[in-house]
Amino acid sequence: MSRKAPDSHLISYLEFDELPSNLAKNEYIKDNSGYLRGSIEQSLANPVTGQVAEDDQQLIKFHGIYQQDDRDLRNERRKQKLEPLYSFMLRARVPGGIATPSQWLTMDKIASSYGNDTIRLTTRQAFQLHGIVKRNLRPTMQAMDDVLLDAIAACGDVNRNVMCNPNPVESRAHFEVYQWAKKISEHLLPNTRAYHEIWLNGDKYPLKQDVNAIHEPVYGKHYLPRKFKTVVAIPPYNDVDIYAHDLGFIAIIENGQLQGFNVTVGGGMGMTHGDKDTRPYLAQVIGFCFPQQVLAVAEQVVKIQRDYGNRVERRLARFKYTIAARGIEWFKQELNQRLGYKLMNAQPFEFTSNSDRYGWIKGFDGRWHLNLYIENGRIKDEGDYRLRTGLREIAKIHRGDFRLTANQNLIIANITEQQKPEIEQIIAAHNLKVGSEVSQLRRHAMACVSLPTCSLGMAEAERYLPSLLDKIEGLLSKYELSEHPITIRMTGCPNGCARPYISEIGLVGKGPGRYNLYLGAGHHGQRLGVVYRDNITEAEILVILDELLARYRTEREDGEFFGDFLIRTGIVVPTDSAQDFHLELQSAQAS
Ligand code: SRM
Ligand code: SF4
Repeated sequence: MSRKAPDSHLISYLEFDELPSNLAKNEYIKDNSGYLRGSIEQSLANPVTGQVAEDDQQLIKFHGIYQQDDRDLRNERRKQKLEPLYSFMLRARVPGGIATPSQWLTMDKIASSYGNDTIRLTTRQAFQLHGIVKRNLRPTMQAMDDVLLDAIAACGDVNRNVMCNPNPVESRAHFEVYQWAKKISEHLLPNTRAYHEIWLNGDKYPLKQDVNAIHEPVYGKHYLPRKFKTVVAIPPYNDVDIYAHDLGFIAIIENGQLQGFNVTVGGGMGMTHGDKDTRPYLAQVIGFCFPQQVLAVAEQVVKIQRDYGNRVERRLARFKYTIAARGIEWFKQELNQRLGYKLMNAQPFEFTSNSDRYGWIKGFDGRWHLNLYIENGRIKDEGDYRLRTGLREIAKIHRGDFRLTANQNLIIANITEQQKPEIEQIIAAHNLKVGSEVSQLRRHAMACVSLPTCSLGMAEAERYLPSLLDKIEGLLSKYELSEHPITIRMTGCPNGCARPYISEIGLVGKGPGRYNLYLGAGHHGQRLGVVYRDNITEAEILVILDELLARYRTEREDGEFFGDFLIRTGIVVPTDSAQDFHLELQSAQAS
């Protein structure tokens, strides 16, 4: 018998015998999809249009694909009465960001044969290709499959790519931690064979009713109410920005031995301008578990969100809102009950940075690792800076691996002493950047993709941040602050894909050429910034920063980070404990 869902976001999925009529549209799409199949095959076969059917546009996300169109060309195409220039973005899942040279070469090749001739390293350690037309989607997936890469659950209402500190340097325990990240990723993958059937010509499985347990033991037929993100951090580095994610594990390593993990829950960045129900949240540490408990903890946390996440209002469906609505104590009790034991008290830990360590570093086992600087994660050749060609040449001879960082950079890892000169020669010949060529500011900067591919972008990000940084570098130099690391991140909209609310200078697109300026976040991502000014232009941004950097130069304490300085001096009031993020917005504007 079906029961109507109440309009509150405190309803539980557990209460439904049949789907009630007032759920978010995506719930019915999932319900009717036959475990994520929908009519994707028919959509791919339809030669009349470059797009896929409307419901399939939602379902292909679970297969790592987004339908997009070139926004630079939209108006022109409209004038010519042509349909938008549809193509697809494909995101490959790379747990912990570790890829082999053959995987690199494959992505590089596909980028030319089917994509827009660039590769994008994302803020979540994954590969993205843009500009793939419909007929090339299958060959792309198949080429990836040949080198054991897939796009399963890279997007969609499931657990996404699991991030992990990609540090190959410190100890064997770091590798062990990575193995756990990979296991979590695999454990939380959807079970459906839809991906194999549609993209890899896999065998068709007979689809029976009421076989949730067989098809999706973790998720069930309706998957999660919304996307879900898990990360693993290894102190003192918070490069994965643990506080920005739904679920996190902080590795506790003592004397080179992995003891276990502190568990964090309820972080997230996305919000909507003007919608006060939405806001970024920092994750909270809720306890400690042993390594062998990690998979059970991850699974039960996901299941709680599956059962209690908001399936009526998608904008409030992220896990952070489930926790905010019901309370962290409710959550801990629910988790302990499902686990059958209580998480132990969290262990002490300390983060000191959320950036990458650039340049050459020698690891504990004598191998070398090179952390390259990649501007906004975009791999392409530009004049003498032949990044894409150089990396291809390295991949051809490299016997170690590649590591995508959560700061959109790349580590060429596990280089032997003998091979180092050869790699150095390729680096020099192609003018690749090892970090020292660019300013501290640039080394701590990130921008999301935004225009022209992202359909949600309201302002430029990746294409604009570099030129804004030129100007801010001028200010830093004027105040002799060039050597001070300040984190700066820009996104084209408030969804927060470059995690701007936890960078010391956060710029969030409001409209063409206009941004909200967030200030006062913690240097290693431990405190949210506050919107300091709303809807401002480049000229206004520079005037504000000029004034604040002048004060930072004369009034800062020894070793004090920019965000901390703004809080100590009262220029910015912190929001961390604020119940209403947007009230802080108003007070900041009023001051
Ligand atoms: Fe994101 C949606 C790009 C990391 C929050 N994100 C999108 C889409 C797919 C736009 C869309 O829905 O049509 C963007 C595709 C642009 C393009 O053309 O490539 C997009 N997000 C990205 C990437 C590529 C940004 C980058 O420059 O690297 C990152 C890919 C990560 C990956 O490999 O999986 C990316 N997105 C993030 C992060 C950062 C993170 O997770 O650490 C966030 C903030 C954290 C969080 O989830 O709260 C993020 N993306 C969003 C949201 C807001 C979600 C929300 O809770 O409201 C959306 C919109 C949505 O889901 O409705 C979004
Ligand atoms: Fe697109 Fe907004 Fe994400 Fe930037 S922050 S990639 S504009 S969704």
